[in-house]
This record gives sequence, structure tokens and C-alpha cells, in this order.
Amino acid sequence: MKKQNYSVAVVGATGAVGNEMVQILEERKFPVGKLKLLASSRSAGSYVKFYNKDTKVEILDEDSFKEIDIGLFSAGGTVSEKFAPVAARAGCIVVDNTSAFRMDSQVPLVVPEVNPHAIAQYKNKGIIANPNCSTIQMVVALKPIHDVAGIKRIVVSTYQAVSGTGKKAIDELQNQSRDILSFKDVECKVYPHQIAFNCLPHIDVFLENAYTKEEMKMVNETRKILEDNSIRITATTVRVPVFYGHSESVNIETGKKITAGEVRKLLSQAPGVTVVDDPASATYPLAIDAAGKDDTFVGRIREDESIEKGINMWIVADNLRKGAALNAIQIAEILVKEYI
Ligand code: 25A
Ligand code: L14
Repeated sequence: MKKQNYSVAVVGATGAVGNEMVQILEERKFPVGKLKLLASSRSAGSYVKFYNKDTKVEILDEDSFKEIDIGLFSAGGTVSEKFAPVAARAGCIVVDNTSAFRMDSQVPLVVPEVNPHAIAQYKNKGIIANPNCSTIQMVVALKPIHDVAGIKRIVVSTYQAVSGTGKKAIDELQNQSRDILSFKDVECKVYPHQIAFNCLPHIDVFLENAYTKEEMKMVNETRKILEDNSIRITATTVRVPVFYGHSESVNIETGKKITAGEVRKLLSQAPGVTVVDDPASATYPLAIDAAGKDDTFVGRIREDESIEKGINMWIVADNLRKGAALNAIQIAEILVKEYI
């Protein structure tokens, strides 16, 4: 018989993404029976509000997942590597926000608007991976175009908010901005350089091919989610002094010609997408407008006049919601509706 309610654990509950997860579980009235909040010993004893009730944060350990149905993980890759298999062995289905399992061929990498069918593969390891934030918003907008016109190549540059790095990075941008405006020296603790009033072409670590790990996540994850390894992709990921909301300049080359008008029409009917595109009134997607919203916003849709079959667009979404917590909970919603 189908359960009415599910026991849910949030791992990394005191972090930027974890906090958002708890809020969204409540907002969307996810059928939570018991909610278990887990974090490191630093947070033990603190409280997080769930339905107006202060819920105590517990220390994550090997026994945390007994009788837990779903585990939403967002405490970093090393925590997931160690504890996601432990949770899965205890019978808990893990939806993991970190990069730890995304490219594991046994683990589905899911964006509900794009490849919900892949969720069925959770049975392999008891783990479903949530993609990288910049990848999620891009594939939500590109999937309808790919289906109709066949995307051959993607050139993307990102403008990523500091909240993707977590709470300490939000504090760093705040503190540096205040210090600069009061003529004080700035302190750099999270990023290698000043982020306030600056742009850093550096997200996650550098790899041997001179790309960053964030850039290569966009390349590899996009191909896996769109189930098409023939798409050529190149990315430049940039941190900008924005608190919430990632923006992306995306250029695509398609196999079949598609006009800007056709793209606008297609995207205005696409699930999870809102087209915001009226140059005459200076209307286009903005990070500050996307913050707190669920949709992916697309504008500046225009034909690339330098090639025969190309489109340029500007894609914006809340990185903590669609980029992380919301996408994970949408996956959990499909799990409880169709699988468990
Ligand atoms: O490895 P990845 O995949 O690249 O992910 C790296 C980081 O990205 C965030 C998340 O950071 C993660 O740690 N993240 C993950 N997936 C994401 C996604 N899809 C994503 N961001 C965007 N999109 P975060 O700061 O948001 O969350 C951190 C949470 O994880 C808990 N945690 C850390 N280590 C843990 C652990 N929980 C259990 N066991 C462990 N070993 C962490 O809890 C937080 O909930 P906490 O108790 O460590 O921190 C609670 C408070 O303390 C502050 N704090 C954190 N570190 C320090 C600190 N204070 C002082 N010194 C520190 N070293 C936190 O800011 C928090 O307020
Ligand atoms: O999910 O913005 O792979 O610093 C790693 C780094 C998410 C965001 C991931 C950042 C991320 C991130």
C-alpha cells in the first residue's frame, strides 16, 4: 500500500541550500511525516523552522538514516561520498546535490522538465544526482529547442551569484562591499581575490586542460541530461558580485534553422520557463527578479547573424531554488508519486 507520508532527512540543513530545501518542502506541502535535520557538529543543537516549529539539528552519523525514506544531501562532495552509500544501504533513497555521483553511469542525473524518465534508474544504487546549478537552468531552456532543431554546439558564459558557494560567501560579499565603501582593507577568505565590485573567471578548481571544474561540469552534465554525446559545448564560468541568481549568455548552433520568433514561441509553452523579452521596454531577465522564483527566465532571444543557424539568449534562474533545492524536491515529488 502507498504511504501517506514520508520520512525525510536534509543533510547540510544549516547551509544555504539546506535551508532552502526545508522552506520548499513546506511551501510545496511535500508529504513529510518526519523531518530529520542533519549537519556537522558545528551546527548541532541549533534549530531550523519547519511549519512554525523549531526543529533541532542533529549530528550526521552512520545511524542517521534508519527508517528514513528520502535523504536530500547538500553538505558538499566529501560528505556525500561517505554518507550517501551508507544511507542507501539503510534503504533511504538519496537525492544528492553535490558533484560526487553525477557522472557515475549507474546514477541518474535528473532535471524533471528534461529527463524525468531517468529517475527509474535510482534502483541501481539508491542514489539520484541533482545537476550543477548552471547546467540545470541551461538545459531547461535548451531542451525544447534541441527537440525541434537539434543543437550541434553550445558556447556559454556564466555570471554566477556568490550564494552558490554557501553562506560564508554571502557574508564575504556583504563584508567586502561594506569595507570598500568605508575605505577599509578587504579580507578574502572564501575566494582567492576580492569579489565585491569585481568579476572572477574562476569557479571551483582548475583542471589540467586549463578549464575549471565548474566549466567541465557544464559540458559533461549537459550531454548526460540531454542524452546526446555529440553536442559540442564550451563554457566560461564567472563569479560576479550578485547574491542570488545565476545569469548565462548562451549561443547555440542548430542542425535545422530556427528563427528567434520560433524560439520565443517554443519557450513560452515550455514547462518551467518564462520568456521575458521585450527590448522596446528594456525588459529582459534579471537576477534580482529571478531570486525567490521557481521558473527559468529567458530573454534577449535573437538570431546569431555571424552564422547561418544560430541563436543567442540570456538565461536566468535562482541558483538555490531551480539550481539546487527546488530541482531536488521536484525529483522527490516524482519519486513519491510514481515509484515509492
Ligand atoms: O563539494 P561540492 O559538491 O562542490 O559542494 C560544496 C558546497 O557547495 C554547497 C554546500 O555549501 C556545499 O558544502 N552546495 C552543495 N550543493 C550545492 C548546489 N547544488 C551547493 N551550492 C549550490 N548548489 P553550504 O555552505 O550551502 O552548505 C554547507 C552545509 O553542509 C554542512 N556540512 C558541512 N560539512 C559537514 C556538514 N554536515 C555534516 N557533516 C559534515 N562533515 C554544513 O553544516 C552546512 O549545513 P555546518 O554545521 O558545517 O555549518 C553550519 C554553519 O556553520 C557555517 N560554517 C561552515 N563551515 C564553517 C562554518 N563556520 C565556521 N567555520 C567553518 N569552517 C555555515 O555557514 C553554517 O552557517
Ligand atoms: O553543485 O557556486 O557542483 O561555488 C559547486 C560550486 C554548485 C555551486 C556544484 C559555486 C556547485 C558552486
